[in-house]
Amino acid sequence: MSISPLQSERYRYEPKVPEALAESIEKLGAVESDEPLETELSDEIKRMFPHTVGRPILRFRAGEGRAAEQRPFRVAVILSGGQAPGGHNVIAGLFDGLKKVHPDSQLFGFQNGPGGILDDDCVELTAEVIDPYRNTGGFDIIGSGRTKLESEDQFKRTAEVFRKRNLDALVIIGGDDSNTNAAVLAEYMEREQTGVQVIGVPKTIDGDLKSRYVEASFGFDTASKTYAELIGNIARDANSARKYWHFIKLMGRSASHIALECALQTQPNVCIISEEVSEKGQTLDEIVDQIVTTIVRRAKRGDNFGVVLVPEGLIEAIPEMNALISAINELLGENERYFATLKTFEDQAEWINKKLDRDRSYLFSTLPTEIQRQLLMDRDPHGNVQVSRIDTERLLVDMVDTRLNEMKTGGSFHGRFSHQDHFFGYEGRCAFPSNFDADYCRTLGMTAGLLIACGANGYISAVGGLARPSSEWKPGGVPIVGMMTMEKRKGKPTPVIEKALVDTSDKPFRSFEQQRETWAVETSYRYPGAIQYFGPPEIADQPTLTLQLEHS
Ligand code: FBP
Repeated sequence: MSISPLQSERYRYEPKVPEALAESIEKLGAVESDEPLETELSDEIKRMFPHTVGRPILRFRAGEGRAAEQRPFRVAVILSGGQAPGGHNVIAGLFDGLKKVHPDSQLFGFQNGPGGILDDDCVELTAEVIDPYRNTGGFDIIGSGRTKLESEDQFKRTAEVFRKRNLDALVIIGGDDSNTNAAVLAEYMEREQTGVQVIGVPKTIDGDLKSRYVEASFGFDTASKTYAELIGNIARDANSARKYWHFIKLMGRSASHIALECALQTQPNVCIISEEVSEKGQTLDEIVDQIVTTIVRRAKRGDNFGVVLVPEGLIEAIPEMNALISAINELLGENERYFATLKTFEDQAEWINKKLDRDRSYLFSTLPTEIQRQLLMDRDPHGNVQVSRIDTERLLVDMVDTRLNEMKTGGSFHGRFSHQDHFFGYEGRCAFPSNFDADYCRTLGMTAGLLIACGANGYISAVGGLARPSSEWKPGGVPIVGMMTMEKRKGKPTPVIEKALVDTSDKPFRSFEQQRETWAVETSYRYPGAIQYFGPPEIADQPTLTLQLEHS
C-alpha cells in the first residue's frame, strides 16, 4: 500500500505525555482529590445512581494514592458517534497504558460503535493492528456508530457479552450522550455485581462536552484549525478577486464553539453565534438585517466582497424557527406511521401545514421549498432534525439577496452582491490530528487504562492544565455522575451531561464581541494557514484560542 510522506513521518511522531504518566507503574498512584464536583447533585440523581454517586475526582501522581493493580487486564473499547481527529491515538494510548500496567494485558475493539457490543462483533487490537493507525485521523480502525446503549435489555446483553468474553472493562469514546450512557451502564454493572468497569473519553469536534475539569473534547482543536485554514484561504481569495460574498456554514450542532474559534482565528466580516441569537431572541429577519447592514457599509467603501460564518445549529437557535422545528418534531414523532405513507413532498408539506397552528404554518409556508423539504427529512436517533443537512447558509443568502434587490429598486443600495456558499464539516473530522490532539488523545487513552487498573468505574478520563505545555498536564478521572443534571428528554426527566454551549459572558465570546465591529467594515482578515506538524512549538503545539482565552 502506498502511503504519503506525511503519513510515514507521522508514524515516527512520539506524542508527548505529561510528566506524571512518564513515571513507572510502581510509582504511579491515583490520588483522591478534594476538588469540588461540577454541580450540586439533585436528590433524583443521587437516587438514580446509588452505587456510583459521591466518588471523588482522581489525579495521577508519583508516589502517592491508590496504586494500580499490576495484573493482566482484558479491556474492550468502542467509538461512538461522529468522527473526531485523534480517536486512533486514544486507542493506541489505552493499549500503551494497559501494557504499562502489565505486558500481558489485552485490548479488544467492538466494531462499528455500541451496536458492535450487542452483535458481539469483536476483534483483538494487537500492536500489529494498532501501529499503522498511530497519529492518523479517522475512526476506521474499528469504525463508529450512533446506536444508543440505554435500555436495560441492552445493558443485560452487554453484561452477557462481557462475561462470555471474560472482559474486565469497557472504554466508551464518545460525546455527551455516550458518556451519559456510560455512567448509566457503570451503575448497572455495579448494581448487578458484574465486576465490569466502564470508563468514558470526551470526544467531539463540536467542543460542547467540556466543563471545569474536562477542559476540552478531543478533535475540536484539529477540526477548527482545519476549517480556519480553509476560511483564511477563502478570505484571501475574496480580498484578491473582490467580487464575492462567501457564506460559510460550520459544523457544531447547537453549539457555536467551532464558529467562534474560527472567527477568532480568521476575523471574518460577520460571524453569527447561535447562543447570542437565542439569548437575545433574534428573529431570522433581524439576522438578515445585520448581514445586509454590513454588506451595505462595505459597498459604500467599494468593497463588494466579504466572509460570513454561520454556525450549523443557527436554524434551531432562532426562537421562531425553534418553535416551528419542535412542533414538526412532535407531529412527526406522534404520527410516524401515517407520515411514512405520504410519498411525495407536496403531500407531506400539505399535511404538516394543516396540522401546524396559524403562525407556524405561515412561517413554514414562507420558507424556500428546499428548506421546507429539509425540515421534513429523517430525524436522528434522538428524534432531532439533522442540522448538518439544512442549508442555513443558502437560506440566508436567498433572504439577503431578496432584501438587497428591494433596496436597489428603492435606491438605497448601489453596490453589487454576488455570492458563493460553502459547508465545512466532514472536511475536518478525519484530518491528521494536530500535535495537540495527538498528544492529548494518547494521554486520554493512557489515563483511561490507568483508571481501570486503579479500580475506577463510571469515570471520564480527564486531563487538566491543557493550555499549559503537555509536560505539565494533570491526568486523572472525573466521576461522570458528578457532571450530571436533570433535563426533560422525550417528555421525561432524564439525567444527562449538560451540553456546554458558548458562554457569552466568557472570554472567547467577549474577545470576539470587542472586535467584531471593526472586522465587519474593515478588511481585517487573519490567515492561520495549514496545521503545522513539525517546527517550533509556538507554531506546531499551540492549543486553540478558545482554550487559551478560557484559561488565561
Ligand atoms: P458527535 O456529536 O457524535 O461528535 O458528532 C458531531 C457532528 O460532526 C456534528 O457536528 C454534526 O452535526 C453531526 O456530527 C453530523 O452527523 P453525521 O456524521 O451523522 O452526518
